[in-house]
Amino acid sequence: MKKILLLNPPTPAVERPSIPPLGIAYIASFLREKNIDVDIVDLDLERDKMDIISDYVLTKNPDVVGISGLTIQMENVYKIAEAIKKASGKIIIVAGGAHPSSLPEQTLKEGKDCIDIVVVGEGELTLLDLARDMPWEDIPGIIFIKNNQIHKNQYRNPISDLNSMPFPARDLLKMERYRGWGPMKHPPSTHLIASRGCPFDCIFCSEKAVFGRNHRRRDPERVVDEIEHLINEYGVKEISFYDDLFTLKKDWVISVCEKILQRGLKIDWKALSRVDTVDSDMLKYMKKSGCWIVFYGFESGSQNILDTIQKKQTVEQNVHAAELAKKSGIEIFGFFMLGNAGETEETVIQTIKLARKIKPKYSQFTIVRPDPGSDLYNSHMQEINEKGISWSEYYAFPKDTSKIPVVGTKMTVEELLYFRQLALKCMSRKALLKLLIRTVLTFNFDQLKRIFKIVF
Ligand code: B12
Ligand code: SF4
Repeated sequence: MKKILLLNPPTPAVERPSIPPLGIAYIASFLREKNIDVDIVDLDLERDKMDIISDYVLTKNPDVVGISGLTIQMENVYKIAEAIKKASGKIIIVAGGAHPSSLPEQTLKEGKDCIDIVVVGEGELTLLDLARDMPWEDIPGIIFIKNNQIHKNQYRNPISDLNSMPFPARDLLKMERYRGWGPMKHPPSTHLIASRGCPFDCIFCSEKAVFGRNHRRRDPERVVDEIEHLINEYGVKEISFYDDLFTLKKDWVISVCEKILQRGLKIDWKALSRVDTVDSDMLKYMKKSGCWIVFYGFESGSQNILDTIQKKQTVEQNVHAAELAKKSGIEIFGFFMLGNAGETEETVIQTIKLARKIKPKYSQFTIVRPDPGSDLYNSHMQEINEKGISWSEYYAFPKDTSKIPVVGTKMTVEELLYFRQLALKCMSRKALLKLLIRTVLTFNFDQLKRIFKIVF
């Protein structure tokens, strides 16, 4: 049996992580249940350990170090792997998570002999095989280098019965130091994953690289057990369901709501949703059991763009789902995208008009970024590589905005950034009035025309 240490590297763009790394916490609890010696360090929280990472790891004496990586964390993944490999060539270094799952071979190559194995997809079963000394050739879901050759093993299917998984090992994390993300009604707040996978195939989305397209749901009883555990152990007052798609199956959602109500749990909660998966019945139960806000990916006000990105929803459904939520007394967090393939000034204006019509309590206008693992990335890989953007700048709002990898539209980064600002201002009456006055005073007629198109 091997001793395992799991690490979450620092995220360059954020000062402090808001949410515990549940991926490695899931792996840890699963391994622990099988009597494997396992520990976790969230270096995103303990950044001072980065400088002494190799010494620190040696004191823990693991046989295997598993490092988790979102795209934005990859340079830190490589730094950690290199430091540890230099300190001890004996330690097996494994990379897993969203980015290595999306670009496994490239991760091995960029790891320059310091990363021994890349795990593709869910890590629980694969790391168990490794911890139990199974020959690498026989472990599904990994790729590795041996004798200077890359070996790609067969794909490992996602876990079919999520109920067989213990709750994530939050006890190995400093839970009190994560503040939660996004709008919060009642801190302390934390997140929970009740289902995995999403059957849709939006071209900009990379979720399928880890969890696949089969929507697997935990038993509502187990989900609510975990909520109760979070209330009792951590004093949590608010839960975020950050599943890929929480509202796919109506009966299941209602069953979760009913169980929250039956147990008399006083908890505020929120969930990621899709506009074509909700109805008034479902939303009514959600509201009654404590849901105060839903996150909808409205994405665009142009049907052409929605079709191009294979969102498989209509502008009318966007409006209807927003009305339903509001009628049920649930607030809306709206995600809108600017810079999709085929985007023009006209379609951007349609999106801002839609956002104004819907009036979400919170809205986010993101400039589209082709994430590794998405079809958008795959179809523009060469163009993206030519831009030479480092992984640490590969996120929605990099400091150097010229590093935003816009693809598939004739609109420039500058234009998209301009419209993003315009959109944000158009969402607030006060900001819009100020902008109008400034636009008139500076005789900016082009902008005046745009504002009129958006407002009327
Ligand atoms: C909650 C969340 C957030 C939170 C907190 C992020 C965090 N640090 O945990 C917030 C809202 C702050 C956030 C921000 C961002 N996020 Co986010 N987020 C999520 C979300 C919805 C859930 C994460 C989660 O808990 N998953 C549940 C666990 C169980 O899954 P998992 O972590 O993938 O772990 C499994 C496997 O990946 C694997 N695994 C993971 N680590 C390891 C390690 C080893 C060694 C092994 C073997 C296996 C392994 O095994 C795990 C169990 O099966 C995911 C989508 C998703 N469904 O995962 C997106 C997601 C992770 N986010 C994403 C992105 C892009 C971002 C941002 C960069 C967005 C931006 N602003 O540009 C920022 C980054 C800032 C940051 N890192 O904090 C992408 C990542 C894509 C990529 N290639 O990197 C995802 C996948 C969503 C998407 N498809 O767009 N995010
Ligand atoms: S964007 Fe949402 S609906 Fe589309 S594939 Fe990704 S998780 Fe599924």
